[in-house]
Amino acid sequence: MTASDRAEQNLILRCPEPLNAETPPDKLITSFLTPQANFYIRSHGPTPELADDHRIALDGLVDRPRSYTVAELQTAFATRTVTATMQCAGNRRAHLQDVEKTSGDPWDVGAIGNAAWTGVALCDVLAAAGIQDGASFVGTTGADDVDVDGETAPFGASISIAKALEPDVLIAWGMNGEVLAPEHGAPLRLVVPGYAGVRSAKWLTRIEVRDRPSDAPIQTKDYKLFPASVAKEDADWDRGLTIEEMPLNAAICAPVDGAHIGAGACEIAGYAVAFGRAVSRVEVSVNDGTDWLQAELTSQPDSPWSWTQWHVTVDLSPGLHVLVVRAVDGAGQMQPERPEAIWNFAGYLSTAWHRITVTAG
Ligand SMILES: Nc1nc2c(c(=O)[nH]1)N[C@H]1C(S)=C(S)[C@@H](COP(=O)(O)O)O[C@H]1N2
Ligand SMILES: [Mo]
Repeated sequence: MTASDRAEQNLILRCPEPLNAETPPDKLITSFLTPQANFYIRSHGPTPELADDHRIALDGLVDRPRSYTVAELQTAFATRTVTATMQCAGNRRAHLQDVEKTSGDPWDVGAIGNAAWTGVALCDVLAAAGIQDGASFVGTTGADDVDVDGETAPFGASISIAKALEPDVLIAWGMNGEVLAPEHGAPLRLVVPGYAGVRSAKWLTRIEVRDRPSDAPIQTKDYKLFPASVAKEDADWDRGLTIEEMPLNAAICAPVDGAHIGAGACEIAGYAVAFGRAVSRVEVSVNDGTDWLQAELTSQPDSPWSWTQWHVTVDLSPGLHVLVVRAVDGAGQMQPERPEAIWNFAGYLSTAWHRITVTAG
């Protein structure tokens, strides 16, 4: 089966080429870990088919540049598994597009998933290479050529050296006990817990220790956050916020928007994410935000990078209902109420209270 066949069978296709597909909402809440076959796919170019003995280079500001295959990484370093939610910076973009058009695919709530990633700690590999003075960033390159506004270049992104040295940042070959599928970055990808998915390069070919961020167009002219007053044509890319840490978010996964459901007892369920902070509270309203109920939370305390799933049973009278969810994080911060307040031309970081309409009866 090809990656496209798998995506068509298990996911909601947003774009066939490059392959972009999201997890159907019901599959986001059936298990704490999202099976690889149900995990969203966000690719900027064609899926490269790389051999199992493909090598990644480690170079730049290091004393001992070298290259590794998966097998060599497995022999040289301790294997580490980290459970973390990965989310595209464009998740829930459709809800910003309801306000006004943005660029990008209209992701609903499913450009997100939670997985147990297995690989080696990037910091162990960097330590073996010997980081030199002046090292401030770690740049990564993928085997795919991607088009950013007419400029085609290999996928490239970077993270700060401080983030790269966190032991939970992995060079990963596995996901939920399985070898990575081609569409998720086989044989080796980066996994940067807590950061937007774009910092987790798939199909790694090179890791370069640098004195400045990656010069690749994905890093310099994409995944930047601007205020609503800035149009894409006028964007001064150096002034945009480089999207790294992801903000608090929550979504309703069941029922789905527009559903017709039986009146009476109804279970509402979904996810919330605070990335590195706890989700302290999730509130649900069945009357468009006038009254709020507290949802039951299911989180795993030993898994600080993972989402929290939640559910609450409500009594719905016959008729139309606007269901709303909002979360509060461990610092007491809440999501913004309205998408209008956070609209931006690229449709990133769509975190307003998630509202859906259902008919009971
Ligand atoms: N080489 C490469 N890495 C990539 C991408 C890509 O297009 N090419 N997309 C990024 C983005 S924007 C996201 S959200 C995640 C998605 O990972 P997934 O497809 O395994 O869910 O991969 C990131 N890494
Ligand atoms: Mo993304």
